[in-house]
Amino acid sequence: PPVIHREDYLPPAWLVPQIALDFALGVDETHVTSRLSVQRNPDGNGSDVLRLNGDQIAPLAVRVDGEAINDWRLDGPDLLIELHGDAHAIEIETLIKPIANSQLMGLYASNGMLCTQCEAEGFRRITFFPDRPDVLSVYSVRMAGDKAAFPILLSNGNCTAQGDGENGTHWAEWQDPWPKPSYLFALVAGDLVANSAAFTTRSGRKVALNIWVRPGDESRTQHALDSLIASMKWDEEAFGREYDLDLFNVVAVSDFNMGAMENKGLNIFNTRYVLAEPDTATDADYDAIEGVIGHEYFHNWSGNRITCRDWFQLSLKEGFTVLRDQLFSADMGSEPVKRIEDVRVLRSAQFPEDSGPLAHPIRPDSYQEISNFYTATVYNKGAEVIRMMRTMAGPERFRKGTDLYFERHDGEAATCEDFIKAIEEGAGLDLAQFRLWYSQAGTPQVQVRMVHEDNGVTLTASQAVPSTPGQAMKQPMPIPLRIALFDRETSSHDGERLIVLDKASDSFRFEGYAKAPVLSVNRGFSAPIALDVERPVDDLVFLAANDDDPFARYEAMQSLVVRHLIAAVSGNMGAASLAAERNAVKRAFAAVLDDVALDDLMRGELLMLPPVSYLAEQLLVADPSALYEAREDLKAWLGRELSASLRTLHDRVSAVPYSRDAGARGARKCKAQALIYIAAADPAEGARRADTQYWAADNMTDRQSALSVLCGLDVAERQQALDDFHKRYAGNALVIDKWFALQAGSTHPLVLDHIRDLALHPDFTMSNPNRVRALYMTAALNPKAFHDVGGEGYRTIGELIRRLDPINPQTAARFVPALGRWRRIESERAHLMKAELEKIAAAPDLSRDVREQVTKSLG
Ligand code: DPP
Ligand code: ZN
Repeated sequence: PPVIHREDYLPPAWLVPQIALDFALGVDETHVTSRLSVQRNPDGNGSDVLRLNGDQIAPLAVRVDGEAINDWRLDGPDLLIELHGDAHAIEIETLIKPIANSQLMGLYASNGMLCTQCEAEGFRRITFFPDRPDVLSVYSVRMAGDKAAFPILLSNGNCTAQGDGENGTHWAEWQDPWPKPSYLFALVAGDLVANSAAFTTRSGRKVALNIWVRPGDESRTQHALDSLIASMKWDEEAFGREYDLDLFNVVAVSDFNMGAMENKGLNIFNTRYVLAEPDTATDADYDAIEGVIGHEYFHNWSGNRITCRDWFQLSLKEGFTVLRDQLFSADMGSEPVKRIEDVRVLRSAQFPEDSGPLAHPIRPDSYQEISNFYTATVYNKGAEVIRMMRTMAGPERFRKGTDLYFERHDGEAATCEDFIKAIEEGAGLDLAQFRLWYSQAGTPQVQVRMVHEDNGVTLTASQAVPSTPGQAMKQPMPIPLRIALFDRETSSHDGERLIVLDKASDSFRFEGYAKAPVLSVNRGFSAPIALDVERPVDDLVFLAANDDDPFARYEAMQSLVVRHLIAAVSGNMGAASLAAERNAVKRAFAAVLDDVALDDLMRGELLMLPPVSYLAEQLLVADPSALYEAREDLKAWLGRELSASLRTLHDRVSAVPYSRDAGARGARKCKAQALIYIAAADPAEGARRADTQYWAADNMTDRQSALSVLCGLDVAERQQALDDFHKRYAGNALVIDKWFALQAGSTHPLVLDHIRDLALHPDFTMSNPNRVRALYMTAALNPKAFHDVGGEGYRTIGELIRRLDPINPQTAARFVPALGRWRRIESERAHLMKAELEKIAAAPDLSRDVREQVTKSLG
């Protein structure tokens, strides 16, 4: 497959200022007539050839300026038409089969309803079009179909007319006044009901809001609707962005590759980011819904009003919009807890990407299949990079930068460079060297050392950006580090400072410290780096108990655990030192359990052990089972040593009644954590408490956390609870997904047998991405299952990729990176992982998606 390079960008030869689409809808067959008004682009290369992209479609008829022509050509999947004037009217008819569209790209059927997904290159599966984000058109859409099958007909913008046709059909016309690229086109037709509200923007525009779901799901839409209203208000206040249409529709669809899609005025969502009520959704589900509703809404400005010139600029809209949704969620809930969660995602999902064979800069230089670049790097590291700009400028100056960006590029297809320039000018920052964050892949490794002498301290800091595929040599990047120097006696510091390390190594001097202070560094995770600070265990215990930056406090706890577990598996520390370190971990945990000033949401967060994936990142070559066992051992040991406090905690929080308040949510988080340690230390006691909690639960958070613990235990209560859960929620697909995931993610000794049986369960299907992810992505992320010594976990995922690829290549390709980690895994397992990749590579007719990921993973 051809490699597409960022440097090869050329403006389109032809523009399409307007498009009119006519759909004769049917689940089996939909007939599409597309009328384009095309104009020669004055900035184009002057070619007479109009290239219209296609993918698995054929033209039934092609007309130019009203006349049928037959001298069109196909170039692979694309349709080429030669044109000699400067402006023409093109009309093309296609016939598509939604029911047969298992890729879920383009127009497809889901539970009898029709819906679309066009980002990145799905529109070309509907009709022939210059399917690239720098071609912006005004869309008018007409659709007609059976009224009983499709009582609701939706597209972008506003509904301008509707009426009844013959033979039980009806039709609707929609117009979107805002020019947009084809990836933002959407259409929905189906039997839907709405939860509606009105929102008045700050300049007085009245907007009708609808959350559309299948009949029966209405009772689970209020949180999504509330989150939408909160997002609209927040974007006005935080970024000065106002909504620009009279209507905003959100539709929930159960078969969806991504989380959601920001189509102009008609967001289409995976049901899991819409539907919630206490009995079926956990606190984490509620938070995810708020975050994703916000994310897609915020795209209306960062993505839709200003879109991307080409797909290499994806982080322009995604990195920025992730930052916006992070700031929104922080404002809606607990800022420190949100920061910790975001860093946990970055370190467990993005750091491994950055250190593996698929590493790429947030603005990639080349791709074969763009779907493979919707990554944690483009999204989450992209957000971190913009967050660093905000940290260096301060929130107020940063806002001046984003104001300038929105004003200057409104209506354009922009580049990352445009964004950087606007922030530079608006916020008054020099980002010349900072641009390296856009072009260099790899997580910078930063070393910090502190020396106390002559009434002052000297910090020496150095950085190294590791080599990544295609980028052997790296340059030093500006790394903003928020630091504080604590007085050991008073447990306070003299103010936070921001230092920027922009050389390979540098030193920073601070005067006026008679005694050696305790260093707190990279507070708030001010830079997305891996940090190596040599400091005594006592300093970490001090920071874990006293740091006034909640993230730094969490980080001190994590560092204590990480260094202990790494020492435990590497066997290079004597037994006495190891025991001393373990005791330090215990002291820190005890302080967290006993600290009455701490809120429970934060307490729950501080009690979480780092995931195995993050531990493995610390080692050049890891034995995941050894890390897993060491982590389990520590969990059980802490459970035993702190048994009294953990039981007291579990009793206390179990008495807190259900509500969505922060206090009650914190209680549920602590309940889950306490139970994990209690069960690890004393399975019988854990089973007893989990069983009680399961059957008494009046909400999904408690029910799920109890069942999760039971799932890991070889006890009689386990199967009873699982059977009850399945029966209780029969027919609720999202909850049945949890039932699959709880078993696939468990620490049970027979977890691999359970996974094999679940794949044969009548509720399992390869055609629903949520179900596939619930079983197999959970398995791939479960070190106990995936890294099983015999290689059964690798074979399970390898086979899944081969079976899923012909059905849904985009989702299949998402499983490749797990196997692609082989170089960082001990040799016996590495061999087995590599063998699976080779088996996939040898499969005939591999999709471009999977082929690219597998080839790079082996290369
Ligand atoms: N669904 C993706 C997102 O919103 C595509 N834009 O991030
Ligand atoms: Zn997005």
